[in-house]
Amino acid sequence: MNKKIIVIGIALMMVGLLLVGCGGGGESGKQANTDGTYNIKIGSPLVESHPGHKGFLKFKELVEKESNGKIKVEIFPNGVLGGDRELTEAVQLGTVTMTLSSTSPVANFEKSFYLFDLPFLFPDRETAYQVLDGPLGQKLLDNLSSQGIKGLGYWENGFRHITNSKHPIKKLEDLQGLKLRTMENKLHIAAWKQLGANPTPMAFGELFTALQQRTVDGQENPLALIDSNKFYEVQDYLTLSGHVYTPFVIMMNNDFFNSLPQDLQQVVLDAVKEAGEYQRNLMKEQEDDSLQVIKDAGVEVYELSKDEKDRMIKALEPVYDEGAKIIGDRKLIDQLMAEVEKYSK
Ligand code: TK8
Repeated sequence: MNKKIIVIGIALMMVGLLLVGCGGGGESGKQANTDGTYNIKIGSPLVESHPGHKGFLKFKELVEKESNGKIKVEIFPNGVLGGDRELTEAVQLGTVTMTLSSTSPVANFEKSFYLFDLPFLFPDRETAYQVLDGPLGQKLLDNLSSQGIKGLGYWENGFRHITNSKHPIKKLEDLQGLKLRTMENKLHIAAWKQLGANPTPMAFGELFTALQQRTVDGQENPLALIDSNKFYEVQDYLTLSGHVYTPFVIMMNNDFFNSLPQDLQQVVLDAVKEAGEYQRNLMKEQEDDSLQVIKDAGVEVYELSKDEKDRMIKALEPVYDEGAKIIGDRKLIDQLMAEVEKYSK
């Protein structure tokens, strides 16, 4: 083989290695475009009026600015690419780069996330933020790597409240036999069974139609979702129970994240954090407006009394034991309880 062909061969190999190199870290840089830029494709289960979508818009603005255009972000909202489970699976596969999901369905992928489904765990959102943004929250994000997912942080879904179309829920007995849609999460199902309801696990995207057709009597979600997804159009009663605080976990395909150069990895992490603070503030600012929208739609609103909350917590004691069994890590539960105790002072 003549010398010229060998030289060309070596040169082409060098160019190839250079391209992989500028594609950034990770095992192959296979995620970079030929011009060295990166595309983040976000799939979101939320409608565009929800603060979670506005959080993604803020993320896009920050990442495109701070990366000087090296990263381009495209957002697909309204569940067009699927709901929590499908989007989590798509992020594992890499067909979607990034998503958010309530932590409850994610517990089916990584069981330590069941921690956040323990009823009446967080007394207020500030305590939730401290725990989520602290060492325990980070540990759970790191646990996702075994699923091919880079856990990037937590935004707010919020404290969950009960709506239904049958009758006011003012006391524990009013839950008896109520057909209540739950998230696909065995701790939620166990809790509502224990309280005497008739829980039906269902993907979020099917919920409005199920309520409209009376396939289920009720559901439970934070006010922002009851408002943004117009559940007030097909529900007559709301009980402010705040029985669980659900975080959104922000997830990215692990290979993609590792393929980014260190500086762009930091840009992504910083943007998730800053967009998260922005989203949490929007949730706080809009809460009263959402409640007013629900009231103006003619929904009767009731507040669960402290006594009735205490009765529910007492009735739910076996569910805490079930949760400990499912999570299977007593140390983790003890750490969670200690952090809740520490931050809720
Ligand atoms: C949105 C869901 C929703 C959750 C539910 O996709 O399913 O009730 O609260 O936020 O994650």
